[in-house]
Amino acid sequence: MRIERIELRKIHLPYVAMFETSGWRETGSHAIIVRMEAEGIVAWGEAPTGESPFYNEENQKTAWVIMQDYLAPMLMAADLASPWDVTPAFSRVRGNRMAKAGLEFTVWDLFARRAGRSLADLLGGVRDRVEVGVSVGIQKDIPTLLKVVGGYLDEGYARIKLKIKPGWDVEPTRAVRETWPDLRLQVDANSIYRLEDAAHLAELDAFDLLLIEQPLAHDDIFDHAKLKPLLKSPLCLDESIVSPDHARWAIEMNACDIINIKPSRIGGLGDAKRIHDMAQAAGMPVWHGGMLETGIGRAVNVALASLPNFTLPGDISANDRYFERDIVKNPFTLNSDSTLTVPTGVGHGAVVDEDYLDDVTIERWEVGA
Ligand code: NPG
Repeated sequence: MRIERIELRKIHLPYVAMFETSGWRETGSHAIIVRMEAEGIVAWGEAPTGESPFYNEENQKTAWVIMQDYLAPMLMAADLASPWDVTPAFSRVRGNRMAKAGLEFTVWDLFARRAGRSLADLLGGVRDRVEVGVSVGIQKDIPTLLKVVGGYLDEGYARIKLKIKPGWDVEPTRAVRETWPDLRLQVDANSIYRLEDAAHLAELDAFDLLLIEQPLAHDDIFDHAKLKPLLKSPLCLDESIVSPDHARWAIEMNACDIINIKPSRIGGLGDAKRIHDMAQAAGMPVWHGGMLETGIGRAVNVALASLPNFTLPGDISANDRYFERDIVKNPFTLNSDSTLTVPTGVGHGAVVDEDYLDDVTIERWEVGA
């Protein structure tokens, strides 16, 4: 397959509520939306970049430049036998994985549409519904947190993740656990602690957590391997696992019990599936993270989360948890069993609302016929 046309759009789409982590705040999506044409087929993808490079090294501006100057020309020059050819075609560009992923997802959508298959089916998905939860940002105080969590539980979400940081960790987690003794609960530190904080982190062991996510540095595996025997709670890596090699190192070093897979962090669906398969062979569960995607990236995530080793609920909430109005015409709604239904139509299944996408587009660029 030869890609005939690539169009990129920078968007700004406000979130229903500000989202705060240990290191930054997100007030709206600053994603890059990708549209591609080949052989009369139109496909869509998303690089869920943020405004600032505070989660990883990329943001909307860096991805915009790298996609235009390097990745789009490489893709236009490639003759693709399958979507698996995209990652090797980009291999000379180091890092910049969100930028790569936005384009790679779109090529998977193109191939799925050409084959008349759903993306989930093309990836090897085995579920028609995926279990999901909500990631709850840092709140101003504990009463507000309990109100916010209670609201999501009333909506039907059966798993809650709390963002934590020094000064907002043991007490909020205790308050949520005491209020809902049976809740499936986990916490995420986004790389804010040091190995010296091990004894403090071990206080979280009292709360029967599904997992503690990424306590130490974003680029660390070594210290996580030292931390793991000091905790009873399962230890999960997110930021540290950016490639299949990083996953292999973490598994071989016994640095985690669980891996959070976000295909955008990893550079695409191909390498995300490789990590899924490697973890499965090692007997290690994975779950699907989220990067506050629009409905386009969300549909890609749901398809990937239908693979067999995604055995814990994902950070893939229904669209209305993020946006009053999304850029898709068919938002996901939450099923009564805290799941989202995996689309069965062709491609990832998101139907783009092109009028509203025009409204939220702040810059456009295109290459090709
Ligand atoms: O529901 O998409 C969601 C948010 C899940 O907490 C979540 N994402 O660190 O995992 C994270 C965090 C994140 C948000 C990461 C934005 C990167 C960007």
